[in-house]
Order: sequence, then structure tokens, then C-alpha cells
Amino acid sequence: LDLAKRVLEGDRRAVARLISLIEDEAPGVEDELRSLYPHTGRAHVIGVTGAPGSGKSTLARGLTGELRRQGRKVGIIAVDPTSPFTGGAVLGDRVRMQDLTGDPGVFIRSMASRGALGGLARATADAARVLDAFGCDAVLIETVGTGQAEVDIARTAHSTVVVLVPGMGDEVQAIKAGVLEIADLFVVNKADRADAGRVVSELTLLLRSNLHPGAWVPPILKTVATAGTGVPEVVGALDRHREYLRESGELDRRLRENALRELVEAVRQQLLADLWRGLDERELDVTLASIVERHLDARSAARELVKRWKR
Ligand SMILES: Nc1nc2c(ncn2[C@@H]2O[C@H](COP(=O)(O)OP(=O)(O)OP(=O)(O)O)[C@@H](O)[C@H]2O)c(=O)[nH]1
Ligand SMILES: [Mg+2]
Repeated sequence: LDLAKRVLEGDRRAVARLISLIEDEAPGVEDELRSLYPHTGRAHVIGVTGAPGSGKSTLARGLTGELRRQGRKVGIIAVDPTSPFTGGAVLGDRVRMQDLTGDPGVFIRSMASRGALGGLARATADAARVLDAFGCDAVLIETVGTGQAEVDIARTAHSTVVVLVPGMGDEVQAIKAGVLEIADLFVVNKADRADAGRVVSELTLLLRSNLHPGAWVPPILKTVATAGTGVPEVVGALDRHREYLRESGELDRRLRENALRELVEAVRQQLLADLWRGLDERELDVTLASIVERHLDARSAARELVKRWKR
């Protein structure tokens, strides 16, 4: 519980160490997180997602600059791409983010996506909690793409920014239903390029056809992240979204939904670990053989295991 205590005292090295232990799923992490938990729930957790190279890191850096000007403490978690093809971008990220690293009000960390998808989402959520307990007012989580991992991570964020760029042809058509679902805010970055206006109007049309009465209408903002243009407006929109979440009762609903998801997942893991511990290896061998030989299907075998474990 030493690390948790040090995190609460504002010790950066303890933050880095604890996040590494979370990534490694090291024993003892659970105890540290348990004692941090009552000190979390203050930070605004913001997801920043979008296609590779759309300017997420540049935007995150700009947002951080603006938040710092307002005196807010910021944590950034860059979730490394799973794809080996975009792996090279990770190093670039670290380099581009460098100019923030001297600031004691900023904590930057990248998370490796090893293990299962669900594992990454959980590790990211835990890391965000550590930064929350550390005293960050905002925690930015950068993820590449719009796959299941991003959707899972977006669920743990309060506000999700989807970054689009003009000049790729049918960027708006390419938006999948899943993205519309997770976007609380659209940023059309690289607005110094031609066609930014077209992307905005196409997106506006698309959103109009997806309107639900009383629901939050995701604002669409243009930025030139490299110049900082439009970035303060993004911070303003994020603050308004957080206000909306609080006042509409949506925040409460989302937090309960997340709590349920986390609880179910934890129960599943704990029951499984418990059952597995009590399993006789030879018995498992026999069961596996019967499944392979088609005497027994896996689902029925599972039912039998659970039945015996319950006694
Ligand atoms: N012209 C222009 N270039 C930009 C803008 N924002 C970012 N860039 C450039 O786009 C490139 C990619 O920017 P990043 O911020 O690394 O993009 P990213 O989405 O984080 O990239 P990955 O993490 O690799 O997916 C860099 O060369 C940036 O300088 C912008 O508003 N206008
Ligand atoms: Mg990046």
C-alpha cells in the first residue's frame, strides 16, 4: 500500500511504477487500487480517437496546453496501436509529446496493448484511476482507430472526441455506426487543408439523421492542431459536455452502467479463478479427451464442472 500512499502524496515515480504493475497484472496491484479507489472520481476522463495520423497526439498536446493555461493538471495515456503496421508511430508519439514532459502538472504515459482486448481496456481504466487519484483534473486517453478496443475504452471515458481529417475522400461515409455511438464531440482536424468545410457539412447532415429528442448533439469543431487553432473551443465544448452529463443525469446512468460491466467482469474472473484452482488436473485431462472425442460437448462439460464446484 506504499505506492498508493505515495500516489496520493503526488509522487510521480509511484504513479509510473503503479501503472507498470497494472500493465504486468502484478500481484498486489489489487490492494493498491483498492486503497486508491475512494480518492478517484474527480477527473474528467476524455477519450481521443481517430484514424492513424489524424492528429490525435497533436490535439492532445494542444488540449493539454490549454488546460494547463487554465491551471488544470493533466494526465495523458497513449494506448499503443495493436497493429504491427502502425507500431512505428508509437516512438513518434513519444518524441512529439516530449515538450510537455518538463511540466510537473502533466503526466504522460503510453500503455502497451498486450494480452486480451478486455485486458487492455481494464488496464487503461485502472491507469486513468491512478492519474485521477494523483490529482489530474483531466485524463486524456488516446487510442488509434475505431475497433472494439476503442469502443471499450470510450465506454470508460466520460467524453469521447472523434478526430476526422479532410482530404481522404469519403471520411464521413466511412464512419461506422459504432463511431457515431461513442462520439460526444467531433473534431475535424487539419482544417488548414481544403475540404474541411465539406467534411463538416456532410457530418452535420449525418448527425441530423441520427438525432434523438433531448439527447446531446455532438458539436463539430474545426481545428488546426499544429497551430493550436480551435483548440480552446474544443476544451470549452468538453466542459459543456461534462456539464450536460451531470445535469441530465446521464453521468449517473453511465457510471452505473460502467460499474455493472466492471462488476460482472470481476465476478466472472473471480469465479473462474476459484473454480480453476479447485480443478484436478487428471480430471481436466479426461474431460478434454471426451470433448475431443465427441462424447461430450464443452458447454455440457462446463455445466458439470460448475455443478460440482458449487457443492
Ligand atoms: N497540416 C496539418 N497537419 C497536422 C495537423 N495536426 C497534426 N498534423 C500533422 O499530422 C501528423 C500526424 O499527427 P499526430 O498528432 O501524430 O497524429 P496521430 O493521430 O496521433 O497519429 P498516430 O498516433 O500515429 O495514429 C504530424 O505530422 C502532424 O504534425 C493540422 O492541423 N494540420
Ligand atoms: Mg498519436
